[in-house]
Amino acid sequence: MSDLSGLVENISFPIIGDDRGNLIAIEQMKDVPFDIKRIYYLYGTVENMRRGYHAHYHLSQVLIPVSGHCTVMTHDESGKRTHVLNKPSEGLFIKNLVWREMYEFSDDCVLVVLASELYDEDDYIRDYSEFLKILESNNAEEV
Ligand code: T46
Repeated sequence: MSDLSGLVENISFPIIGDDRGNLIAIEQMKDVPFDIKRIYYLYGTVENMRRGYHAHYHLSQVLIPVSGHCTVMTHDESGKRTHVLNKPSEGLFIKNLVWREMYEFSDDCVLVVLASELYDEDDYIRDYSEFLKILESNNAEEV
């Protein structure tokens, strides 16, 4: 696993390929930096739909476009970034306290998400102004 010291990082998974095609295996604490407690996936996303609009207090995740492509905007202490997810062998690691919005889903997009925690609505920060306050107070503590 590459050094995942940042809040948002690309992860490349080794492709086990042979003359039959490809296979990717993902193991917790080896290919992703946490124990995988939950898996969910987004598919059939309606055209021009934008999802997300939240951050998490504790949850870390890896997003993998196992089919098709989508775009993810992240906002963390280093600012806003755009990530195009279009390879089943590459995931996007998103740590806690990172705002995310997902959009430009292709019709065939299946976005698999590996999560470090079980579902807990109380872990969501869905108010952007609240998220910005937390970000500012974190930045102030680091100075
Ligand atoms: C994230 C992005 C990438 C559950 O009941 N269990 C679950 O495990 C999840 C993920 C969702 N839900 C319910 C909660 C809502 O009533 O499913 C509904 C849709 O969830 P949400 O509006 O949060 O979906 P997205 O696509 O905006 O966000 C999801 C994840 O919730 C989030 O953690 O990072 O995908």
